[in-house]
Amino acid sequence: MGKSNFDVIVVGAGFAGLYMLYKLRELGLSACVLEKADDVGGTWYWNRYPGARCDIESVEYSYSFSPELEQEWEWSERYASQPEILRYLQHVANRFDLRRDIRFNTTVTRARWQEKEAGWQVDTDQGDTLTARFCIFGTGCLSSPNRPNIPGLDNFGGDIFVTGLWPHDGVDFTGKRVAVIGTGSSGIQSIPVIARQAQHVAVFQRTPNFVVPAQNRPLEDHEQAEIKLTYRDLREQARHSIGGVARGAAPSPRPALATPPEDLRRELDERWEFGGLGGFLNSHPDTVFDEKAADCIAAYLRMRVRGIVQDPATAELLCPTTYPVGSKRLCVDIGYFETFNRDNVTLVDLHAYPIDRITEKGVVAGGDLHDVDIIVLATGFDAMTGALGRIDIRGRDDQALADKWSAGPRTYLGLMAAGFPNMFTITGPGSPSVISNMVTSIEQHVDWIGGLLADLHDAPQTVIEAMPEAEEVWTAHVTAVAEPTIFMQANSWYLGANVPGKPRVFMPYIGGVGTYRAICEAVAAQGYPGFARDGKGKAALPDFFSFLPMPA
Ligand code: N01
Repeated sequence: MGKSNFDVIVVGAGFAGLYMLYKLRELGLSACVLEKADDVGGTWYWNRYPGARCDIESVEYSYSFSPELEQEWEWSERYASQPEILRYLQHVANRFDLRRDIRFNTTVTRARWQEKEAGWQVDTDQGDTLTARFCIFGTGCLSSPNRPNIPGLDNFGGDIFVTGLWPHDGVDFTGKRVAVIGTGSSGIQSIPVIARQAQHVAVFQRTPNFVVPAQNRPLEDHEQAEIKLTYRDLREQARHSIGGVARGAAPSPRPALATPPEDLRRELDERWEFGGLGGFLNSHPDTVFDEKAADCIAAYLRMRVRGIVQDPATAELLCPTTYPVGSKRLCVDIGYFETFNRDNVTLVDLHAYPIDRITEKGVVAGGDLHDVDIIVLATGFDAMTGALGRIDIRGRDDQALADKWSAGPRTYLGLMAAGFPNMFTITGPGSPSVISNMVTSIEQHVDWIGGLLADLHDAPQTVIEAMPEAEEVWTAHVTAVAEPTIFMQANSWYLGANVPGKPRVFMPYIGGVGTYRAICEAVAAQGYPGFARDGKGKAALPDFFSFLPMPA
């Protein structure tokens, strides 16, 4: 057992935890990172399913804090695969000598605020008890897999694999009959790869998703060299953008509904050929607010599905019709729809044929048994609050965070929760997080937290805490910004709708990465209104709506 008292305990060694540790060292603070896995990587450690890769271009889905790192690292593809991203994070951990402050194979079970000591006590499954003045959670937004409550799941006689907890030595699908349940990003990425190996794949689809092509390709040397020449500008643009990215198709200045159909078709064709999320999210100023405008994009994407999938009945089943495009996370594919033209792939429509149960032999849907050797659960995550909910986090007066958030998460700026002093959440609910390039948002949070900790440097006993009034105003603001948008219309994981019993609350902040950054910077520049120091703080908050580029 090593040292047990630190200035800061960080939970999680993914993109967030690694950069947080780097920042804390820069500030001269002692820190310990606790990580459940046996290595760094977070999401990219666990999600090793076939076909896993990022859907933001890697030159942007990467750290910007070190220009040297940026110049040294070479990405091999436009969208790096999971093994490459994991190698990158391992390289970062080694290059900055981060591992010596990380305890692996250590799951945090409890974190308790100690009033008298004005710090946190953190217990782990290894029997350790650590203490620190600050506790920072970098536990990820999509890190707590959602295991569906399907009757008989535990009776299945074959193997069950969960995309978010994939075995390290891979899975050999050769000659196997496979059921994949779930057609979100994880299913859409893995199904084409599994189908190339397996004897047969039955895809169980509850809701079809809107899917755009990645148009992935190797990254040419000259292209990478050009990016490296302009990296500083690129990163700066990303920081002030809507989604935390600078490259990709720019939003059209003209509303979709005001664009003549032939112009819109040409524009969307170009976006399709270019590939990626950016071309179809916020593609026009009206698509996020007006369902009819979103319908124009949806009609185009459905037309593409019908053009690829040869069997018309299957094509129709793969066309989403029940929610506006973009209101569920758009998926990016490599050959997903083409996979349904294979002889060894069938689509099971769970609306017509709901899953009755799982037996020893396979999946029974609509009364028919689909006899399989392997079930792949691509059923998503308890997003944004799930990983925190697994830890018994107790604030002032022994209040459990889970109880405080029982009607939905409440935070100030997605960074702190009232009643939980000296505790921060990196990309917590109420911040752009999952609605943005996660790495841009992680860096912004870490820098902001670092700025605040530097500010407290000369007052080592100070306790900092979100004021309840500020939390209330911010939580209402997050909802108010989401309410007029199409995001409220789908049963998405943004709203917690994928987890039975979870309150329906829009969790990320949708005002845009640049807007959110400006708000956080204004709060810091004004002396942190809404954050109390030793119980005293300025309650007069900035007018958050005034930062938004659109009318509130
Ligand atoms: O999870 P999902 P995911 N019976 O929740 C279905 C990120 N990500 O892991 O839509 C039958 O999107 C569920 O059906 P429905 C990305 O942000 C990124 O795929 O709820 N089906 C849905 O089809 C993404 O959005 C990448 O009706 C059930 C699927 O399972 C997020 O992670 C790659 C069911 C779950 O889809 C989550 O994606 C992968 C049940 N009981 C993930 N329960 C990148 O490319 C659930 N489903 C970076």
